[in-house]
Amino acid sequence: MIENKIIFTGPVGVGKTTAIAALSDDPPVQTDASASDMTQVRKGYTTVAMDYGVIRLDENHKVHLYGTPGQERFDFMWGILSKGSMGLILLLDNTRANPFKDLQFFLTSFSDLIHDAPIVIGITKMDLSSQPGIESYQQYLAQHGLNVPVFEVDARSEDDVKQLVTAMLYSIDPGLRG
Ligand SMILES: Nc1nc2c(ncn2[C@@H]2O[C@H](COP(=O)(O)OP(=O)(O)OP(=O)(O)O)[C@@H](O)[C@H]2O)c(=O)[nH]1
Ligand SMILES: [Mg+2]
Repeated sequence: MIENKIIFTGPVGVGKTTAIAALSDDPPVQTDASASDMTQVRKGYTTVAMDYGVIRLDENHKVHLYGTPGQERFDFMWGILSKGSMGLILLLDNTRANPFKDLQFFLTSFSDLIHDAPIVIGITKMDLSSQPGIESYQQYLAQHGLNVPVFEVDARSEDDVKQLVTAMLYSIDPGLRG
């Protein structure tokens, strides 16, 4: 049995929980709590520990998907979830004030993992805010010496999220079936 572990990270509300739910073959495990006391969270619920889902590509190939909490107050989970991870999917929310700042922040926070494992980036909510465009992200990454695939995704779309995971599996092992 080939088992891959991939983690999803990114800022609050970017769509980590939504993406894993859209993709998982089994009902996802979620640890969302009411966010009514958390002023920075503009939606009802926020992840406090992790998300978990699984996809079976074929009889002997499973991909385990873990989502981090977005809020920095739960960042102690980030290192725990990174352990043994074979790749990082970073989601960025195009409606946030400064997505490039978010990008820099997550590249720094996960620098140990990125040092050893591939990263794929998905930009969400481009239907709500079309700027910055994909090429701006690619330019920014190239300027920082990073050759990373960047996709426009809607976290609610199984196909969009699958595209990210497929790109990730190819980065991990070009011989793997997506
Ligand atoms: N319009 C639009 N909405 C989106 C898109 N992607 C995700 N969403 C919505 O954005 C919200 C994302 O919420 P979550 O999935 O809880 O976000 P999260 O990243 O898990 O947030 P935390 O756990 O708080 O860090 C949901 O309401 C989604 O329906 C998109 O591309 N366009
Ligand atoms: Mg969440």
